[in-house]
Amino acid sequence: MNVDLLLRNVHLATMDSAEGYGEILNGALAVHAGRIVWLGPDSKLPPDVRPTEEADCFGHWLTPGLIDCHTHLVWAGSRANEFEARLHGRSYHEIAEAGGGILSTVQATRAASADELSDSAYLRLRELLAEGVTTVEIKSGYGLDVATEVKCLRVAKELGGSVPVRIHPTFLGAHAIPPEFARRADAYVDFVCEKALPAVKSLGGVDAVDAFCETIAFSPAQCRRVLEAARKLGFAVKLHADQLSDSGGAGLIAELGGLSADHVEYTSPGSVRAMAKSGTVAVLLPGAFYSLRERQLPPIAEFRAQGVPMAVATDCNPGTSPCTSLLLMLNMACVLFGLTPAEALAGVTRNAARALGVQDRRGRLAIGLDADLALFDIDHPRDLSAFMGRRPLLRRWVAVGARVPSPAS
Ligand code: DI6
Ligand code: FE
Repeated sequence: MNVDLLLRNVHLATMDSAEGYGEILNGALAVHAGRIVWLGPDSKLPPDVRPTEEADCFGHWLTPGLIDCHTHLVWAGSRANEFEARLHGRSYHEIAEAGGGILSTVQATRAASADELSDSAYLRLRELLAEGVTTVEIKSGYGLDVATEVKCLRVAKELGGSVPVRIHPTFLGAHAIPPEFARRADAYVDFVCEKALPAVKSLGGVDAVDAFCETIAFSPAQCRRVLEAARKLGFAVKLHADQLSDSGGAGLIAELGGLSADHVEYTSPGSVRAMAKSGTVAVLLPGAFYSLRERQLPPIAEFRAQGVPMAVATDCNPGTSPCTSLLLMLNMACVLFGLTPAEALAGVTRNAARALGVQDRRGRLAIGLDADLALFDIDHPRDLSAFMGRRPLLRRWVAVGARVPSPAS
């Protein structure tokens, strides 16, 4: 068997089992044409494997390339002033209602050129990649008009052209009510459904639609309209749900067969059951929980009991989670939410792939899956969650031996 790359003398955290890390000690892994074609104990390596390139991994640990399944990576401006204001006692709500918050980023993002947006997003992306990330979801939602949303989605798609990474752009038109629709939320929802969604559809390469279901944003009825219109156009759907209050958002997205309900701190037991039934992933965002000094913990025990897959992501955004470290999120998911280190790692591999609908292609080390890999200088995969601020990545590969596909493929 001819293969492009053979990794030997490597411990594998395959993440290909319902629990734990799926460890294979003293393993080997072979890759051809962008896919994993063999893996197992090195002692069982078939004698006919003939690699173009062979690498000794010196007993380091290989994991699936990490997946950040929830980011808002493309924006302009800074909200550090709001960070400071919150520490002087102002709340996220108050700041948002006074025209700060998401809308201040919208103003800066509308004014920025595509090149400026691309340059700043690239710097953030590079930080993620330096930790072993190989797939990144990127939401729009700081434009809120057709031209700026399309500009941001284009920037997101094209980020994947400059560096080996897979990008999944998501349209988040229903993120906030822009100033030109102030106090006319329903009219803005009409605009999103009738004008913005078709424009995003014809742009192409955008695979999902998201909305912000919250008292300070859109009601469940308004989100339902956006998501149903999106589904009619063939988009997958997901939802920012139950972050600051229980609006029934997670139940709504489960009912619509959505990929994921994200945040989910206030999600009720009934909504958890609905998520279990529909296979909707709970995307945990401990960076936002931490930054807003929230108290309400997501219902982790119920997710476990009902078998709802849990993913973990950065939510990288300028307001509530200014963070480009997915590894720090592993630590926070453990310390703040009580995930085990194995659950946290599954949250950025196997379950993050599921949250993007690519569980058959990525998120595990298994024969036939994409050869997106990360090699770490660690003693054990639990180290990835236990440490803060360390960067143990030695090397990452995206689709070895194949051209990296264009966004959303
Ligand atoms: N939830 C979030 O965590 C971000 N958006 C959202 O819907 C916050 C975005 C921001 O404050 O800029
Ligand atoms: Fe978010």
